Amino acid sequence: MTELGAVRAALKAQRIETPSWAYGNSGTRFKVFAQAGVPRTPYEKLDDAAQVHRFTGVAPSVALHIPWDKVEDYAGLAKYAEERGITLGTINANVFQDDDYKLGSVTNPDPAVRKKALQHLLECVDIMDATGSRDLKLWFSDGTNYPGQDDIHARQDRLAEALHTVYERLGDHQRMLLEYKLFEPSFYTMDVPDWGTAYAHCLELGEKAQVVVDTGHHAPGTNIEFIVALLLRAGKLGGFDFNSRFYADDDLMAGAADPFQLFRIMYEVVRGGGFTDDVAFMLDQCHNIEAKIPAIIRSVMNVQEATAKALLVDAEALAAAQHDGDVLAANAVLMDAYNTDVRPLLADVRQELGLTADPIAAYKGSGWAERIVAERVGGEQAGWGA
Ligand code: LRH
Ligand code: MN
Ligand code: MN
Repeated sequence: MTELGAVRAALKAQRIETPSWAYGNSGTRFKVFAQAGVPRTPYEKLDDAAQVHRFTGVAPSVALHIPWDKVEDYAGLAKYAEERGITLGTINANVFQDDDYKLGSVTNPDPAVRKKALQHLLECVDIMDATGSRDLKLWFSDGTNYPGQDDIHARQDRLAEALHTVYERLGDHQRMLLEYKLFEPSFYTMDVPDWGTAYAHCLELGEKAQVVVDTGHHAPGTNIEFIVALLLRAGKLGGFDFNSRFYADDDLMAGAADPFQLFRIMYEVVRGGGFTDDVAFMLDQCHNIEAKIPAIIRSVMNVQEATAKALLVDAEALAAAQHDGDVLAANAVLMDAYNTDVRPLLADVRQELGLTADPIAAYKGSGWAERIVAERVGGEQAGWGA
C-alpha cells in the first residue's frame, strides 16, 4: 500500500517552473493573435507568473530567455520577483534569432560567428550570477539543411569546444542543461538531435552538465519514459521542458495531448529517484489561442495530476507482480494508479497549503484578468521573440 501522507508531502514539495515567454504573445509562422492585457515588459511577465504561483502554490520560479527578457539590471529584476513571492529560475540562452546564425551559432563554419555566440552564452552565465539562477539551458538550432552543406564531424568538434568553454565558466553551484531536438529549424541534420548526442557531450564535460528532455522534441512514437529512466540511471537527467505535441514541436499545454504519457514519464522519475531538486520540472510552451495565465495554471495542474498518480503506484505490489512474471497484474498496478481520480487529493493538498481547491476558479474570481486588460494599455506587448 502506498502511504498517503508521503504522497501529500511530496505533492506539497513539488516545484514547477513557468517560462516567461508563455506569458507573452505567440503564434505559428502563419499568424500571431495578440491578446489584450499581455505583458509589455519582463517585469509584467513576473507579475503574471506571481499569479500562477499565488493560486497553485507550486510554481515559485520563472525561467528567463535572453535577450527576450533583457533588462539593464538583472539583480533588480530578481529583487522585483522576490517582492512578489517568486524567484528567477533557469536562464535560457538564445543563439537562434540573429541573421549571423543562418549557418549555425557555436557550430558555424565562421570563427567570428562562433565567437559572437560564445560571448552570448558566457554573458548568460554573468546574468545567472546576478539573478542567483542555478541552471543555464542551452538549445541550439544549429544544423544543416542539405547533405554536404557542412562537415558533420567538424560541427561536433566546434560544439564540444564551445560547451567546454562555457562549462569552465560555471560557478560551483551552477549547471548546464543541454537540450536536444530532432529537427527544426534545421531539416537535414541538427547538431544536437537526440538524447544520445546530448548525453555524450555532457558525459565528456562533467557532472555539472546534464541533459534536458523537452517532451516535444522527439520523433512520433518515441518512448520518452525509457529515455528518462536511462538518463536517471546514468545520473544525467537535469530537467524537463514539459509541453504537449500532437504532431511536431507543438508546444501545447503539458498533459493536454497525452496525459498517459506524462504519467508514464513521471512514474519513471519517481521510480528512478528523480523526484528531487536535482531534476528541474519546467514548462516550455506557448498559448496561441487560449488565455495565457489560466492555461499555465492548467498545465501546472496537469503536471501535478500526473505526479500524484505516479506517486500512487503501489511499488510493493508492482515489484511482486514483476518478480512473479505476472504481466497482467504488473500492468494492472500501473493502470490502477493512472485511473485514480487524484483531483480530490490535490484539492485537499491545496487546502492544506492554505489555497483554494480550484486554482482556475480562484484566478477567474480574482479580477486579475480584467485588471491587466484595463491597465496594460499603450506600449508594445511582449511576444515570443520580443
Ligand atoms: C526549442 C525550444 C527551446 C527554446 C524554446 C523557446 O524548440 O524548445 O527550449 O529555448 O523552444
Ligand atoms: Mn524547450
Ligand atoms: Mn521546443
